[in-house]
Amino acid sequence: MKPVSLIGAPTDIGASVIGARLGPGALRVAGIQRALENFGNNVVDRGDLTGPDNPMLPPVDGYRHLPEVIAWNQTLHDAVFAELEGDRLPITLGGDHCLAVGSISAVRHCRAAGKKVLVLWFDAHADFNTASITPSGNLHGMPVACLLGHGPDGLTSMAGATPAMRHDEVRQVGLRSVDQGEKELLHEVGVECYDMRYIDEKSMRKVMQKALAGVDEDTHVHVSLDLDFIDPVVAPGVGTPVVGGPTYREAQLCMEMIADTGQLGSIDIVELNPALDQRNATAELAVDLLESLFGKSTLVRMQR
Ligand code: 5AB
Ligand code: MN
Ligand code: MN
Ligand code: MN
Repeated sequence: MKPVSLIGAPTDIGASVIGARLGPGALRVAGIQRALENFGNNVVDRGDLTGPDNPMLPPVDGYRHLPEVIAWNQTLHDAVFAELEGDRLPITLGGDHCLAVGSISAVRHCRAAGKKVLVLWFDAHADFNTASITPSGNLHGMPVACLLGHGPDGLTSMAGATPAMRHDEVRQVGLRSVDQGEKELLHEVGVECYDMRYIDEKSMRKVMQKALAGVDEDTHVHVSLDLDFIDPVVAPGVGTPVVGGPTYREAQLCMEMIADTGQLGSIDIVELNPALDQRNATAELAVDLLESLFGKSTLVRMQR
């Protein structure tokens, strides 16, 4: 396993419910570094990035805080890029989900080795809004659209090449709250989505087999984990909870199946809102999920 770098990005610049700025601290309190070190990983905590404060302003031309969101993402992009170039595995400790523009643009940008990229987007939401269809103007509801080239220049061009990702390089798991405009755009662009109904009908195992299809030794897997992916009964500490999400075990299974590929390259842990959490349970859940992502299993591996 590559050496790991933790990068704190304490901001809620892309959200309207504030509190995600406290996420990195809560993940550290939950023991994120020690948990990963217990697997024999070399883990370095790079501390927190800095960026503009949240001015809590209304949208301008369909976006809230666009200049500030660009600033945070450029800083994060540069930090993640440096870790990847150093052959390390960066984990972004968010922060809200707008940050995925910076981290995933860095994955594309550093693809000097010419690797294939697969982004696994775990979320209750599709994050596929644009300025013209957003109901809120919040940029944490737009990162997937931005990465696929639908968004403002400052966010679509961060990887050098535009768009940063092709539609078939992203798979979304856990959707259950998709705005009308997003539904149409997702369909038009052709993003592969496994919504809750699909998960119910086919099982999480089937979904993950499909989502991971084609991953080989030449693939960089990026996990973007919005903690509102998990059912809010288990993960209450998020700003935009949606009922009817995956159970603790279903979420663990996703992570375990990704670990089995051996191709994990980078991670975002986002949308944790400690101000809304219950005794840091959601942060502790995030650490449990990371352990599975790094290969923790109950038994010695058996033939499946
Ligand atoms: B999250 C909503 N679609 O655009 C919007 O938590 C919610 O990163 C976005 O998935 C939720 O405002 C963003 C209504
Ligand atoms: Mn999200
Ligand atoms: Mn979400
Ligand atoms: Mn949210």
